[in-house]
Amino acid sequence: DNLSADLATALAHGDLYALYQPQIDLRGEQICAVEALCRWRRADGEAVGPDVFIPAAERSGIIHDLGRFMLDECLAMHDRFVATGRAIDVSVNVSSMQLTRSSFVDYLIAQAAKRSPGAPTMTIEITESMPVSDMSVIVPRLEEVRALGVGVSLDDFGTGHASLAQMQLLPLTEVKLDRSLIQSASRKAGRALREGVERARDRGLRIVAEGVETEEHLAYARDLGCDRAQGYLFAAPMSTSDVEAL
Ligand code: G
Ligand code: G
Ligand code: MN
Ligand code: NA
Repeated sequence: DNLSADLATALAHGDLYALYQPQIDLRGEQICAVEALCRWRRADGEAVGPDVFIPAAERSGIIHDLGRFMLDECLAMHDRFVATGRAIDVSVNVSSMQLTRSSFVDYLIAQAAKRSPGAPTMTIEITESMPVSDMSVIVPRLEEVRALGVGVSLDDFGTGHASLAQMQLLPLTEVKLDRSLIQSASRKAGRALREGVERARDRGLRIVAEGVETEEHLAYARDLGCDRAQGYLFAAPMSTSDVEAL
């Protein structure tokens, strides 16, 4: 389709770029990580949202080149953090289509192997809307990735039906509580959320609250026992140079 063709051109012309949103350690109140988020600004200045172009990229297969581009951006950012002695983790969103393609995982493994183990770390964020049929392919690959010190985060946690079941099957280091849960402190949602958080904690997973926009959201995230928080209360996604200035 037209959007996919435009997206391929944009990728080739350098019109896609990464912004980075800080995550705050809720103990030390320090920036401990950044999540890379893909952005597209068309030549005419119009911004297209990732909620539109990521699904288009997945339909057309451009997600493989886009994902490789984002991973390379994150590796470069990670290397700069290491070079300047900053203990800041870098997270990148990876779609399940990428994880079923061996060349992507092989590349990630090769890049992780080139880097010395220890902090800071790279983390890949995967969503829980993963086809069950892909799990037998993806789980062993994620275990290889984990063996090299790369973290695996379950994004949008708590929004799907299969979330607890899938959490048990995947070799995770982290769950990210979806912003809809952090922002709606309804009692019914709260009970299911607490159960999910408890299971994650039992497994020793790091828990990150997303969409923290207000002091109330932050208090809720603390009350739930989250380790880290991300959201507009702290910082919006920002450019590479703004991250470095921070
Ligand atoms: O940045 P924003 O919150 O608008 O992102 C919307 C959605 O697009 C989120 O679900 C986010 O995970 C996804 N997204 C953003 N950047 C990337 C990327 O580089 N790769 C993939 N697969 N998804 C991304
Ligand atoms: O990958 P994930 O689905 O978590 O994507 C995060 C998305 O949420 C990004 O598109 C980012 O721009 C957006 N976002 C980040 N912080 C906030 C926030 O505090 N409130 C809202 N509504 N969205 C946020
Ligand atoms: Mn994410
Ligand atoms: Na999310």
